[in-house]
Amino acid sequence: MNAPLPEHIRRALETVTLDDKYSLDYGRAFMSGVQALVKLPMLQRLRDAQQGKNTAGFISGYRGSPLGGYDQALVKASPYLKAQNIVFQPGVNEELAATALWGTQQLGFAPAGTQKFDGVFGIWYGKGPGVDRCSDVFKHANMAGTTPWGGVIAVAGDDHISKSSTAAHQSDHIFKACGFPVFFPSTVQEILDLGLHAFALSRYAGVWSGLKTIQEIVESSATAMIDPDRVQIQIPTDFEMPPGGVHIRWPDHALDQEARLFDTKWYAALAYIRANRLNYTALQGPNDRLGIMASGKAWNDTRQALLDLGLDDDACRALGIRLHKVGVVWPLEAQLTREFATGLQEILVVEEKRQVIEYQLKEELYNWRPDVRPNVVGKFDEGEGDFSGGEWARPNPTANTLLRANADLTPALIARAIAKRLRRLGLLPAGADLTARIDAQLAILEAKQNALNVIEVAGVKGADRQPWFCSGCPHNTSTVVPEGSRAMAGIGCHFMATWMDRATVGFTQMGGEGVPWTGQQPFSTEKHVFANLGDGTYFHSGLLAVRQSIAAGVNITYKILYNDAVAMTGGQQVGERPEGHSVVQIAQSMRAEGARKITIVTDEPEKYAHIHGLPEGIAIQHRDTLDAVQREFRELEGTTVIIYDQTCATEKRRRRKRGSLVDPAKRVVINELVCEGCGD
Ligand SMILES: Cc1ncc(C[n+]2csc(CCOP(=O)(O)OP(=O)(O)O)c2C)c(N)n1
Ligand code: SF4
Repeated sequence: MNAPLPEHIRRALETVTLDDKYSLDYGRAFMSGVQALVKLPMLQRLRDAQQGKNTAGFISGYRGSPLGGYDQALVKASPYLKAQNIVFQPGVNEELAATALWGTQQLGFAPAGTQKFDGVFGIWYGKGPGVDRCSDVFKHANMAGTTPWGGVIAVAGDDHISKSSTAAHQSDHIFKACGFPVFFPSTVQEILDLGLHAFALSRYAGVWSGLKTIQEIVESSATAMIDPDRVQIQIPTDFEMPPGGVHIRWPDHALDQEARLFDTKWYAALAYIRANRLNYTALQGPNDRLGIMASGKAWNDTRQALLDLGLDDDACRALGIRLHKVGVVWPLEAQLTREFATGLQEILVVEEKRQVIEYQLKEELYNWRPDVRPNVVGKFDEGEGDFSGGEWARPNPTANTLLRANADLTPALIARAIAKRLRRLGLLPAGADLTARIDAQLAILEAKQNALNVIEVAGVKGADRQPWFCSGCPHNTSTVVPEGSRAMAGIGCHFMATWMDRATVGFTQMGGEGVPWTGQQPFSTEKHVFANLGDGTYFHSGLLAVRQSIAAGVNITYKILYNDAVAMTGGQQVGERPEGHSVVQIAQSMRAEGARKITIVTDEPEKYAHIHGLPEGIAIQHRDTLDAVQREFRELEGTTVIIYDQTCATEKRRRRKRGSLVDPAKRVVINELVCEGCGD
């Protein structure tokens, strides 16, 4: 029998709802990191109202893991957002979304008296590749600046291990190149807390704030404290603003903007970071020798690594380990860093991917007196012998890797690096109890790692299953090419064709589909290729790829895979507008662009009897004829288009559950003993 709940918990549970995270202004609520990003603008608006300001919010961006579900979460929360004057308008792509956010800071350019609010604060969101494609608008918008009651945060979803991406990415470097201070929260609570600081910094210093998220943080869930007063913002008292201030204005010459950014805004941002101690020393003792700096996920992993070594806070203090948590990884604030570094013999920087903190730390410490300057290690260990210079001075420092830049870091890797440095500093003398305990812990970690390796190496059944199309997936038929032809892959679920036996070779970034052929055909005897292009990607940017091929006059057939969903990111509707984007609209655009021939291939040709508006001369074919259609198209000169129209099977299942699609009367039963798992 279950024991009865304590009275206070029972009473608290009676009033708990799943909507608490959005409906509560004060209190504790359970939420995911993505939901915290939905709550953040509501808290900002509440804080502004408490200060007597009537502000509004604007959110735009483009989906992609680990922020694949942010748009859907925003739609679900729309009543709460609307009540707080927060508008969510998905972008056609990341770049145009960022441009719209730039617009929110330009409301003051409009005729006097037309502004409905004291300011509009904004959130841009996108996956790492979306950050990459935005650098032009990011630079312009950041140079131009923000407004005192507006401010913009750009939220990046990074995939350090290429788990769901065609290239691993780390947005810190792009944000830095665009001049955005980069926040890196470690927890769901910090998404709220540092998020509010990111808005405040953006308003104060006239810059956009970057906020980096990765799957382990933004897709985790936790109870978080909702309280608009929780973050007590300190406006710097040690920084003098120039007479004209730092905010957006018109007219504004490019070099004036640059001077404002380089000479003032970054220093204002640093003053903000300093005043609010966004980087802080979390643990220190009387005789510290080894300092460890980390941020975001690496901070959590470092804490875990120390525990795995048997080093709790007291043990760290006794041993001489000092810990510094970095909330803003760029620009690295110097005074807080100096306070942390003073008295240390060595600093170990723990950060995933390429160095951000480490290089800044080295630049900060370089001119310190040699007798007080700590040694710095991070990506690489000290080399053997006498090397004058940094890592580039060695022929190839990778043999000396301490904390790898490729893939991610684990607590075990970090534990090994910490132990190595402690030993090198003479803090783990041979024969000491502590040394024996740490060695024993390392042996346990090693054994665990070896056990995992055995699973990988032995290929234990099911451990390394290759992803495949869902049963009934349209891509299973549509991505097949006739014998003797090959296809180029595009971004989306159909990318999986690259590891199937269907002559699909090479791929591009989202929106470049088929364009490698423009650089190949003049140098090849191959006459023609097919290119796969998803409907979501077509709407995002792929239309321009087709335009490029038409402009270059190459022989290529685009297969526009109309599965009526942006399937890979959760089945969002194609086309960022209420009515979506139809096959007819695509056919009309392709005709207007100058595609030589267009044919629609579908599993339901009969439905076209009731569809109007198709341009003249476009044939509708049953999908059974796909091979013949492709054989005809590969002989044609110029750029041709096959629109393959069949709905995503998973989307169909969703629609049936919601009652918006009829359940088929006919069922297929799969005999598992004979099924070859072809997916169709
Ligand atoms: C610039 C950029 N933004 C976002 C993504 C994330 N992303 C990967 S696949 C995909 C959806 C592709 O949808 P669609 O073209 O319709 O193909 P489907 O998955 O439906 O087959 C998105 C948004 C990305 N890879 N690159
Ligand atoms: S989600 Fe849809 S498009 Fe993606 S593999 Fe499954 S059925 Fe195919």
